[in-house]
Amino acid sequence: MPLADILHMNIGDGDSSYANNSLFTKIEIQKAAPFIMRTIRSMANHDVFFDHCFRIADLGCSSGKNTLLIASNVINTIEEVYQENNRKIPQFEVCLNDLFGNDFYNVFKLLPDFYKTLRKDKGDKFSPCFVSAVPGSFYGRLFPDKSLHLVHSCYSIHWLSKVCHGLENNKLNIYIAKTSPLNVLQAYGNQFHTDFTKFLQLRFEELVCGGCMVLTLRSRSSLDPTGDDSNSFWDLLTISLLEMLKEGLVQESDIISFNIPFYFPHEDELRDIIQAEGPFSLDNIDVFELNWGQDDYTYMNEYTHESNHNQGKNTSNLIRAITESLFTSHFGNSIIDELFKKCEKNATEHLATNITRHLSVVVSLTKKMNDSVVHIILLVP
Ligand code: SAH
Ligand code: EXU
Repeated sequence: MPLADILHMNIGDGDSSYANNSLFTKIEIQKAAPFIMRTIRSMANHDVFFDHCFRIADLGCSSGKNTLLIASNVINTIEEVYQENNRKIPQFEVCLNDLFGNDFYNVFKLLPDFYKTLRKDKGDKFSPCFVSAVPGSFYGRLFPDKSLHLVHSCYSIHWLSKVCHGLENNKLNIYIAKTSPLNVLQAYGNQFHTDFTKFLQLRFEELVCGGCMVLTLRSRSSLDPTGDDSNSFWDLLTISLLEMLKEGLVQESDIISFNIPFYFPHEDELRDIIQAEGPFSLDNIDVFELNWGQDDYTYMNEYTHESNHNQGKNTSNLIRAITESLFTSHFGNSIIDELFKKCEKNATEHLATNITRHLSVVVSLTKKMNDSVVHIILLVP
């Protein structure tokens, strides 16, 4: 079955739903907020704001409180910038994209409150905002030509379009690991290169000239994909699967044929692809680090005003929220509870002695103005 028909973050609002495990990404979204602000300001300076309707797409929006947070951030910023420039605030169209299996229903249920809050906060200045869902893969066309002003995506584009070929000798690893052979690292890197190039080409068609993208992805610190601890989350899963193999609960051949289809690029890899794919200018690139361990839980607890001592369980729940659909589709339902029970134990042990660094990279890009547009602007006076 194609990956686009299998992959989804866990639905609903239970302990291992993505909606209940998206605090970490929320922090990332807040960190990327200044990028969005800067991007919108630069669009205003370049006079991209001529439309009566500002159209935003959030690609890989998933389902949870973060989903509409982006829309609020963007709307607030645009209002500020428009007011500074004495322009009439536009209408907004927010297009939420994710794969077909995404829990859009849960997003729809959040909409009445979202609209109500907007209306309350903005009072008479309220400019209509229309939210729509656009299911489908961002590795295909999603929008008409030149229809988007801003594309946002957080923690989604590191997902590949498919499990790459040539991973047979990755043996009992389920992602890039210290013992992965060179051809496996290359296969993952090449697949990311192909997918991200395609992604840029597709969005180029869909953005207006001067339109922008702000993209946040998981990243890594070392050019060698096995050279830092960015994979330790997934190593916990591998260890848990191997324990199940020893206990006769899973088959060796099933582990050998299972590989997770994401890739966390180094910032240089991203920069190279963007520059090779000419029509976007790279306006900003930055790398953030978050430490998965004591520090960030303290931070998160302050953030949520909850005291949370069960880091192993939280870690295992987050990993489950992200990967369960892939495990269920490959190994069947029956292994899931045991797998994540083991994962919780292994995560607790791991976190007792390690702090894991999680790197993210955020880029902002502008679709270059083409010659014909410059020509029209020159002719108008
Ligand atoms: N942006 C949200 C959710 C990230 S979860 C946040 O920051 O919290 C990653 C999402 O990307 C998942 O919901 C997954 O279904 C989606 N995704 C992965 N590959 C995709 C693709 N090819 N097209 C559209 N969405 C995709
Ligand atoms: C996600 C991660 C993560 C997090 N990956 N998502 C959505 C993801 O796809 C690969 O590592 N959300 O909070 N993390 C850590």
